[in-house]
Amino acid sequence: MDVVSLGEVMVQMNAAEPGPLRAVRLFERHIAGSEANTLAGLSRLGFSTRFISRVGDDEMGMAVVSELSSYGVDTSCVKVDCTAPTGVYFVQRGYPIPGKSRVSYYRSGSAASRMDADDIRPELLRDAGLFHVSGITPALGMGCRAAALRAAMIAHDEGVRISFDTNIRVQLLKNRDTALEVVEPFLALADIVFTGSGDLDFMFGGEDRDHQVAMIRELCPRACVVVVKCGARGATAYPRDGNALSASAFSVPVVDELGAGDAFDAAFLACVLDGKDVDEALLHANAAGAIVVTAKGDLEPLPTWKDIELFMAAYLGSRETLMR
Ligand code: KDG
Repeated sequence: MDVVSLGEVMVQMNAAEPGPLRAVRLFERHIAGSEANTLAGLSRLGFSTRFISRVGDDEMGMAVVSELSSYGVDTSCVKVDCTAPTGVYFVQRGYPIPGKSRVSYYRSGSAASRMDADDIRPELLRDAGLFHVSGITPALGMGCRAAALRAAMIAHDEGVRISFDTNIRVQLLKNRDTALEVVEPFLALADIVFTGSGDLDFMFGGEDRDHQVAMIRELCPRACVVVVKCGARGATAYPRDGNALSASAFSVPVVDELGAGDAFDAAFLACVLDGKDVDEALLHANAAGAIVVTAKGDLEPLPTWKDIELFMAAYLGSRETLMR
């Protein structure tokens, strides 16, 4: 198995039109969840992937399993929990800030939030090339935190590379102290770290970027690279050995920005697994993120290599070149 991950996939009710949720009458039903989005993205890019989770014994749980499987993700380790439902969230698009999406969760007590360390068997990770997790899963509850940490420890002990995206969700992690408490054990084990400008501001205050990067670097001494995603402003990679590399984003019409960061992670990790350079990885990751914001749903717009190449061929003329 190339990549293994765990987390929660929810039913996503995505507003058919932009505007405040209270005024929206029609929703499109999708399924999504950060780590699963990244796995599906990696599957689209040709890697074998395995997802560990729980869903409710309900229609939506069946939708989660069958839709994720349709992307090629191995869902044989997704348990059905008869005592809790599959989580749901609503997406408000383009309001009050055009181009921005906001989420309302109905996930408290969901089946996935009841995962615990017993969901993680060492053999699920032993054959992996990479273990990926984000700050969302350990923020879902103490059981999920124990499960994610056990998976990361097993990966570490087995010599499996670990990637971690801080992915701070303020609705789950109310303040800086809880955010740091949740992410620190994963940062300590990670070989590849993704974060965002918003996450850095939340964790380390409005300090200048170099200072924020120095702070997070102290927390992830093993990481060969820390990648800072800045949405429409592109991304910068800070390799342990060498200079920072920045790549500007592609300018595209935004329909729904959700899932862009997960698609970015997928393409970046795919390039790392393929042995490509960091600047190549940034370029492809930015392209994958840009493609995903042009359509609703986190999974449906995930690109293949061919899609990324077609997109880059069409856009590179108008795109600022990679800056070093
Ligand atoms: O990255 C997008 C996801 O975060 C979102 O679609 C749902 O996983 C999700 C979450 O917990 O917010």
